[in-house]
Amino acid sequence: MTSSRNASKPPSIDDVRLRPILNKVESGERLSFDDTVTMYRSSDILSIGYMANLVRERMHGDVTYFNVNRHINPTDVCVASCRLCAFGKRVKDPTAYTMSLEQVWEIAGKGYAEAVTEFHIVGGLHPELTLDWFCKMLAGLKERYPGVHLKAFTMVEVAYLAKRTKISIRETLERLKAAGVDSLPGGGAEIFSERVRRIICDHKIDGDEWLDTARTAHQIGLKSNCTMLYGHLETAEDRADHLLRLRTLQDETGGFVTFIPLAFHPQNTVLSHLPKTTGFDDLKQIAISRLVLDNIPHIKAYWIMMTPGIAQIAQRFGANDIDGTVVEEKIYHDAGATTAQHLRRQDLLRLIREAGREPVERDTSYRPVTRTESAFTVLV
Ligand code: V47
Repeated sequence: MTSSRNASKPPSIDDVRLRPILNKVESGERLSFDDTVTMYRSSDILSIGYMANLVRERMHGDVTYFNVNRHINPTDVCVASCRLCAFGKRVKDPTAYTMSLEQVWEIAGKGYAEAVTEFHIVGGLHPELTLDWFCKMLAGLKERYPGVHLKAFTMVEVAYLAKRTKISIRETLERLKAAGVDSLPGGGAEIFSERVRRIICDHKIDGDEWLDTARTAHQIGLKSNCTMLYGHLETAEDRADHLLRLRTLQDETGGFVTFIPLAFHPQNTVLSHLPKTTGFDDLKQIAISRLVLDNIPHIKAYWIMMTPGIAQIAQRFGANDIDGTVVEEKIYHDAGATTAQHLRRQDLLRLIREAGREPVERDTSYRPVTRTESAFTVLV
């Protein structure tokens, strides 16, 4: 299917408050905090989606990126008992797990060793696993799978390892980089609002520390992603503040590659009384992210979190990435996600093509990956 560019133009902007924002978007002017809050308060989702699609096609044309990756969570033991999380377990919990180094290296290769271009490695804050242990894990992965990009450790894990090792964040990052880390994932940012952070993740580093750790990573040449957890106790102003603080750091470092809005999944968390986000909110959040984060190249609709169906529609609401094949996602599934834990390459291609977009397999640095279909027939 081919796309007709800008065919989604609505006949009119129903919400008059969006008209000045459309003028800014058309002329490439940066949106303000107030513009952002105005969009959150509007239910004219087609107009917001139209504006986001305009920017998305300006930046990426019809391309939607995906990758072939594997998630590895070496441990679910975590000293922080965040109310938002259904994944972390106390060290004494009999159901908790911690992989041995050999198990990490073995699981990394299962089924996908020759097709995968990225290992996405995150885990709990384990009170006994040392920086040396993680460096050994990384070096072992590089030795066994030299072509695979290691996107590993959230800013929260980095800060915890630095504290436990009694060295600076910079030195911790330098040691992880030397051992094999190629870039950092975007997790742990949650929402920067101190009021909300105190309730949903009071044991974690605060927003400024998250941003400082990201700044240091970027300064030593490590790119990273960034995220925002939404759909819990935050206000429209909190979301706008979070996006603008990411944009300000990006102006300074240019180190963020992709932004991933993460919808809160309440099941099995202390906040299980909260309702799940709606498709309406998820699509609006994707669109507003594209419009506000004018300096972050990519917006990812993470299909695991939003369902493949919404992630597909998101490709017309500002997103230009759908994440990857994933394999064995735990964090969202422990919190009640009912999506699959793995999509085949051909499933992703279908979702993207059906949305009128051109699928491009990428590596973590967004370089196109070329393969023969027959190679995948064998491997997937
Ligand atoms: O940091 C934890 C969030 C994140 C829940 O960088 C929850 O490419 C919803 O960061 N409901 C981990 N969210 C996932 C993540 C990620 C995912 C995909 C790609 C990338 C990337 C990063 O998930 C955590 C936290 O913010 N989280 N618990 C929950 N109950």
